[in-house]
Amino acid sequence: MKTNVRTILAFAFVLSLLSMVGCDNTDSNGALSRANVNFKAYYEGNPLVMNQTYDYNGIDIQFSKVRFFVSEISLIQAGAETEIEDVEMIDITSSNTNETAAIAGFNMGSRTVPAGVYDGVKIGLGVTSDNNSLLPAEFSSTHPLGDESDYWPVWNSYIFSKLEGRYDADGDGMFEGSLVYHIGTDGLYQMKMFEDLSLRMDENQSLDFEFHIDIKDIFRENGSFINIETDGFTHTDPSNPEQMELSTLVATNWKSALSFNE
Ligand SMILES: [Ca+2]
Repeated sequence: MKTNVRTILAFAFVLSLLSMVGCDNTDSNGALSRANVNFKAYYEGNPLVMNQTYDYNGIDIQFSKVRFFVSEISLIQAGAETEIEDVEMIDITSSNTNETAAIAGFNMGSRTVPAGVYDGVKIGLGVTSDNNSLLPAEFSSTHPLGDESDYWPVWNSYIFSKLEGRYDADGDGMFEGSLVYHIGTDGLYQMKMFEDLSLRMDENQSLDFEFHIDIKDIFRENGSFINIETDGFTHTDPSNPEQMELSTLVATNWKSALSFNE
């Protein structure tokens, strides 16, 4: 019975979002445009290919998993927000399997928006507290929030981002080191604003919305980079202050690493 109530609440929430989209303050007079949303991942400016070897400050490193939730993607016009997506999973692991695919990036798909000129874009990294209070079982298996492996029952939170890889610290060609950054819990949700843009969304046209993230920037620490040999693991364990400190750094770096390519 509880599940049913939650489902109804989730449905009402979606309806309220749809109604918000319906009463935006744009002057489109019903004219519609489309945003093609794409995410491109890089490592030091080069397209990030999964399981390919990169240099991490003298250490060979490979990334085996890069995936993260984005939420509340909105267009802004003179302070008024039009939400175009509630939540999506950006699975770079699945998209960036080779050089060509990495250059193409992860296509989130196309979203309909009222035509107009927008001056900003807002995007959340992680899952909003409203959605984070729900469980994968309350969504269909094809919904972004329906995957049990992206949920962390112990902490009642979705795993906002997963960054996994391996490294060869001693340079013998064997990747003995393990890198695991799993970030979650409400307090680490990040909201990013891109302002002073001029996004002209013409009727019956589409505009490419390209977000870039450079994975190397996720490792920044005090003008240098994280020592992955000592700080290569966090599961955002709230009872572990060192993990929380590292997770907070990774979460805020993730926000800094994200850019919008107008
Ligand atoms: Ca080695």
